[in-house]
Amino acid sequence: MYTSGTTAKPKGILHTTGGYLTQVAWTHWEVFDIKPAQDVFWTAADIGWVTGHSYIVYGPLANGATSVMYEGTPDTPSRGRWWEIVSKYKVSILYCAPTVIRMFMKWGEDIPAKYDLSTLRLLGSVGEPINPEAYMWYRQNIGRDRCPVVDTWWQTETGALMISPLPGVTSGKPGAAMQALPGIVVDVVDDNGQTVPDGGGGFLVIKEPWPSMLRTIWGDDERYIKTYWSRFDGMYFAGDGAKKDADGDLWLLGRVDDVMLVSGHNISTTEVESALVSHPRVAEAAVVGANDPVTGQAIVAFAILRGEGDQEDHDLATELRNHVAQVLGPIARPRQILVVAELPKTRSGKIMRRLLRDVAENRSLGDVTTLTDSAVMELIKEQLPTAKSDD
Ligand code: 7RM
Repeated sequence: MYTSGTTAKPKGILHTTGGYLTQVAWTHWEVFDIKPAQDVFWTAADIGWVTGHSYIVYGPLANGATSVMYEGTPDTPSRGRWWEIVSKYKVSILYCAPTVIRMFMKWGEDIPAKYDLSTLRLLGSVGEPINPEAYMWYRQNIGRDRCPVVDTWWQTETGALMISPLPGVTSGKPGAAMQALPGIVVDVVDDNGQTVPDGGGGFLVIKEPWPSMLRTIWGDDERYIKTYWSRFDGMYFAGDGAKKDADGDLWLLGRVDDVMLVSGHNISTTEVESALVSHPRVAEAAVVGANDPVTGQAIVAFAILRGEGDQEDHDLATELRNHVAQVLGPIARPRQILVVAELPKTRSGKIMRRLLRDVAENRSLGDVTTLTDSAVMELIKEQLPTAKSDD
């Protein structure tokens, strides 16, 4: 299975059968609390994404569960399509990505409110860090405050879920993936591979083997060793940044390749994006670090507005920059905010930040083959003159 390639050339991840199926079946049962005789389970994701393979097909089949498969967009024939499916098929467990939750937020809570969602009992999130606003919206408007939300961290490489709350066991926190599943040993380490204390941040690593671990990168053992096993001795390097809070619970911060270095401070794109979408006018945001002669890198943000947006609204750009500074401190104030209509995403909903970085640094675009819609980048480039900066 090829990875989405948000940061580099896609890699062919090799899985085999026994270990993969063992962990996929077990996690599908444990984290989604599957009761095969009663549940109607729906992973609303692209079947070509690892999430589709593991949790539309193999996990549900191995557990004898009922699995909904839907091929189509959420707004055809209407923006109530998903909720129509939930009520028609009496879906009890829904698993999807934060990007689509933010899209539903933008469309408004009136739409799901029209449907009978009373069969739902558990909600899941996957693919990127879920910002607290989206988590709460999902919990309130889809789960109607009755359903636990599990934020599940894993990768194509891990094959199956690795870090997640357990429904009925873990008291969740909006935005946190919480703890490794039983039998899985993860940690957050510093540059030298030393465990960081609670309250600290660093690199997410996996310290013991797990059943559904990848076996190699297809046709490229060298790259496999280099990418995953060379950064830290004896540990699997996931490529993600993470934070441990005061209780030792885990907060994922996105790909380390996306971390920005602004005037000597490491700032995660996820944290700035989350601060932006906590502003009522912002539906979705993507943040990149662009070369800057003064600060090394400077924060450039691309934002999709809620409702009718005025792209020439200079005051709004200033307000948003100040809002981020207020939430995260002045060092995180974006140099520039660009209001855009769409963001470049893979089929699994991940933002292709490296393309936005190309735009922000006026370079020609890199590989765009994994984009859902290659026209999006043209659109963003055309909109560039609307760039807002106070400097
Ligand atoms: C399942 C999947 C893997 C990358 C991974 C992370 C990001 C996935 C979460 C997440 C924060 C999550 N496979 N990611 N889930 N980040 N919280 N719950 O997405 O191979 O396509 O991507 O996705 O960066 O390394 S994937």
